[in-house]
Amino acid sequence: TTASPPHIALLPSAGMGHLTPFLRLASMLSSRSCTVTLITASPSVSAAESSHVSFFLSQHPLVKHIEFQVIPSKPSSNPTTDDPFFLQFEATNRSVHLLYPSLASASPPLSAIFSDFAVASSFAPVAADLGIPNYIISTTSCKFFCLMAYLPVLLSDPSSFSSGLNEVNIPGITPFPLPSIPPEFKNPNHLFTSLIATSSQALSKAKGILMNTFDDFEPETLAAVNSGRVLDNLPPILPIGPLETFEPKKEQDQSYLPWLDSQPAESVVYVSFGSRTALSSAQIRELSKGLERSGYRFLWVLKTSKVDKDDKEELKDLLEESFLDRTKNKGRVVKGWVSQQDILEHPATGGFISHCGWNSVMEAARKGIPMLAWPQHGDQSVNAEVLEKAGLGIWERKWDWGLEGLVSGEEIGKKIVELMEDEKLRGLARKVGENAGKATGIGGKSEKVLTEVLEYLEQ
Ligand code: BUP
Repeated sequence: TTASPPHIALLPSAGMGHLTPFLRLASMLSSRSCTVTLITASPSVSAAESSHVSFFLSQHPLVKHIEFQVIPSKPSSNPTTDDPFFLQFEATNRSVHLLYPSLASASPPLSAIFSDFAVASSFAPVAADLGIPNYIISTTSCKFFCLMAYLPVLLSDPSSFSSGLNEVNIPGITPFPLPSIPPEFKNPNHLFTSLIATSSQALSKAKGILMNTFDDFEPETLAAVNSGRVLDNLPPILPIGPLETFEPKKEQDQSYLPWLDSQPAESVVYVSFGSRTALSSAQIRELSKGLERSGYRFLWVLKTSKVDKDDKEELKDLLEESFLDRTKNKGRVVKGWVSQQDILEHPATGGFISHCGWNSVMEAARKGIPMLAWPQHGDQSVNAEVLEKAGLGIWERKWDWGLEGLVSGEEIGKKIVELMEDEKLRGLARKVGENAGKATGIGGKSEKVLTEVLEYLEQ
């Protein structure tokens, strides 16, 4: 009999930064004739997540969907954090066992489960009971993945994060400057820390770790981790990025798209800090001054709360009317969701000021758009270092590491000019884009890795 394509169930965890790569991979698998079941936790944290899942399903009628109710966490049970995304990670882990009956009765039978790093520990036993392989999907850089994988070892030695040392060392890879370590990691009792450490301990049970990165972007880290120098019990790390986007081009109904159409090539700075980062109102004002001082055209996506449902402030409350007035021909400030994909693909976009969420980094890499890294928290400082080293952008460390307090409009303006005028950087970034294209093209390194996994899973 001829082998038939595998049936793969995918379980993302909370936040657009996690959902997006899963939907992209689900789309790629579906277009390679796999049967795909998308599992989502309900209720979702942000409105963006539920609307993207509905949109994805409407575009992919063959994809099956399992929605499962998570057992909510008691508000008082996690005194270390009130972050709704972290609480949802925890609730999802506690609820995953509820999925067992529907996964066991899947038709055709499941060939594998691809689940998020954040639910690795609770999914490992489910996959084992079903007798199928579990692949973990890591939604961050390989460098930050190494930090998470090694976290249990670091936590077992109280001096790992001592401020006397200015860096954290992990065997085989370049050291992490202490300020790039998320502060939560220094507290073993923090919910985020304990979730990650628990997930890391389960990694060795996975068949492989699929990663949205590519060999040319993080060559040394990938080589180190895959040769067992970081930890000797990790499964293969499988770089399959940058993931292809499935989102079809948006209708020109958003006013910023026709506006972009009328701007010269590579003339516009795109500014976004991702779906869950809000700058302080003082920093927002300085950024507005910086954009204006730079003299460059800009498209700025402004967020004022961690969860989109809470974002109620209006532009006129955040920015001076005179600024909006003076810059009305030079720039656009947008509230709400934009199609970042369309913006980065647009020929008028010439630079990207970003918080360095990993999806944003990979999207800029695909297009070879130079970045000004301005990380805010989590994995973002480590990601900033990675993209700088790969030649995709520049990073002013002292902004990020709070040495400056508020970053002034004057400094921001100067950096924007540097971003937009550095021809060497533009050339290097373009090269990153070419390498990304090679990796995902037919016979490219990332494409081959994914093909091999799917061949292995054929039934
Ligand atoms: Br905001 C925003 N439009 O308006 P990251 C984001 N995106 O398309 P994050 C839009 O959401 P984590 C918007 O292209 C990317 O694919 C963007 O993921 C898209 O950052 C995704 O860049 C955002 O990883 O997540 O949201 O901060 O904290 O998990 O990294």
